[in-house]
Amino acid sequence: MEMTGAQILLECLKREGVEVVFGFPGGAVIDIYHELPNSPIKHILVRHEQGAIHAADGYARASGNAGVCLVTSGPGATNTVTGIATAYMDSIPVVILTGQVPTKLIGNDAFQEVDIVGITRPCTKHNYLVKDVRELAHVVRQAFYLARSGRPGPVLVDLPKDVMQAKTAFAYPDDVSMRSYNPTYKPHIGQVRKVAQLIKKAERPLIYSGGGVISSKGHEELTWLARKLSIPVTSTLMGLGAFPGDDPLWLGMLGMHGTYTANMAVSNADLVLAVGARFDDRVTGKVSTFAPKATLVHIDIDPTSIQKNVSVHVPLVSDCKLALAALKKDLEQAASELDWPGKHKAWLKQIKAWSKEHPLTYKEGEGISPQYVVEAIGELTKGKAIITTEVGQNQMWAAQFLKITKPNTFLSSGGLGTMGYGFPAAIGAQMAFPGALVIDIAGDGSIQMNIQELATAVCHNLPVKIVILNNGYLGMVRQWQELFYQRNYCETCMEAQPDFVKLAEAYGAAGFRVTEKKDVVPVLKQAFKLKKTVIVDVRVEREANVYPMIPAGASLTEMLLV
Ligand SMILES: Cc1ncc(C[n+]2csc(CCOP(=O)(O)OP(=O)(O)O)c2C)c(N)n1
Repeated sequence: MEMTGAQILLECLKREGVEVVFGFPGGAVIDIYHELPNSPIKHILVRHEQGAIHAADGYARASGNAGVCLVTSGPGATNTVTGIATAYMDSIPVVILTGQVPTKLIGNDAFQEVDIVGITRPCTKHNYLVKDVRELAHVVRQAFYLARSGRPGPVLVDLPKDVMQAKTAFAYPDDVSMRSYNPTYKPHIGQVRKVAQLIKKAERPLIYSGGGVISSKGHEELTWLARKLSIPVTSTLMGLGAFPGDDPLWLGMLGMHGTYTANMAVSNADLVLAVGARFDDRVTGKVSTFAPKATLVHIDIDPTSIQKNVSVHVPLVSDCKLALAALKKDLEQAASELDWPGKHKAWLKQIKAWSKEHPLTYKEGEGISPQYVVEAIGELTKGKAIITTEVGQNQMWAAQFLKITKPNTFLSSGGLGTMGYGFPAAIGAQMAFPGALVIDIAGDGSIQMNIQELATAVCHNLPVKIVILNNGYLGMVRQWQELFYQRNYCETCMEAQPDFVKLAEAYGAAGFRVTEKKDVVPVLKQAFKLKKTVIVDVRVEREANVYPMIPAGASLTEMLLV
């Protein structure tokens, strides 16, 4: 039976198990929207295409499945670019479907034409322009395969209008073969043995885990390794949740706003096992002084990320879960024969001493400390909520003061640091888990970058909670101005603020304002119970800072402390 391109596209999405698409219509995709009512796929109409791509990304991070967004050509497509780059930097599987002008007009500066394939080439894992309806099913099949496999990432499919209208017989390819694309999943057994030997020999081992552990679903293997062999664990922002944040072996995040303990541990370890992490500059600080006493092992599915930023001694190209499982197998016997806590006694004692010397803490002033609000959220939710964040101080305080105990429950723009990410991502996460408590921890600057999505949340009855740590500043930049630019607070004071309570109400959501510490917990409790979209505007101390902090380019041991 012949089908149109639009019908084929929707059928392909169904075959890929897609349940929800986040999108915004326009002329170039109107044929697809025309067919949508005949498809079981749910469409969430956002208010800005950036909202669509972040929501698809949040859906993907929370569920572990690919997220999908659908937008029109030209401005619709360009509005997704920030979100595509966000997903690319954090290796998140999303498929972006963009409308395009009819094939015969491509290159003519036709109305609403942009070369989105060219624009997104550097920030997608791969992208396609479908020129013939007969290629469509193959391309969509490949796009999902690429997005999900190997090192995951965003894949864009550009769909000219005439291709969506053209007809052909539909057949969904059974499998995908791409000659030049063969990710290595299984670890090299010789390398595994080498790493196992190093672990047995090490006196001061440390695991530095990243987002790759979460995307490979390797958290159980990681936890086994750490607990059985008494190896302390630190992680990147992206890795939060792969190891329980309430475990005694958990040191907190490392890097620029990492804990004193984690940064001291990396700087003194004799073995660092980097798993699914990429040695980002926010983590390493001055590269030449990173982990100076350690043998470095790097486990990663992406061979191009090995030796990219830091030169490592033992590379292991593999899916993280499979590598950790292989290590587990190799070390199982030693795990039961050796007294690991005894073997690492001096190291664990030293780590305890560091934690005691400089625990993660903050000074309480007259007003409401933002860290107190984050702690209150943690205590009220007890690791059961899905937390998203915006970017800035709010993000770092959330990463520091929440105990993230499960993977896929902390969603934050790590690599790109995209303000405006958290709220639409929370909408995506809430779509994936309608019954979950989903909270966006926000700054007053960031939340205004995609505030229009309140309409989306209210329209779909999504009970997302937004807790604004409202300091009246672009806080993180103000902090840099305070510490490194002689308090020259140039253009970081948000002088004109909307009334966030009225704004929430104007959209049909609920709004609360908190100005006193004693009201923080009761208002949060009330907000979390409401089955509505809620904004809680908490007026926090205006000049609170995030500590510890490593000045840009300094070594991990050069921390500014509270
Ligand atoms: C889209 C975008 N623009 C600019 C920045 C640079 N930036 C990083 S943090 C920050 C301040 C964020 O302020 P706010 O959202 O109020 O959060 P706070 O730091 O006060 O918690 C800015 C401007 C960014 N990360 N993203």
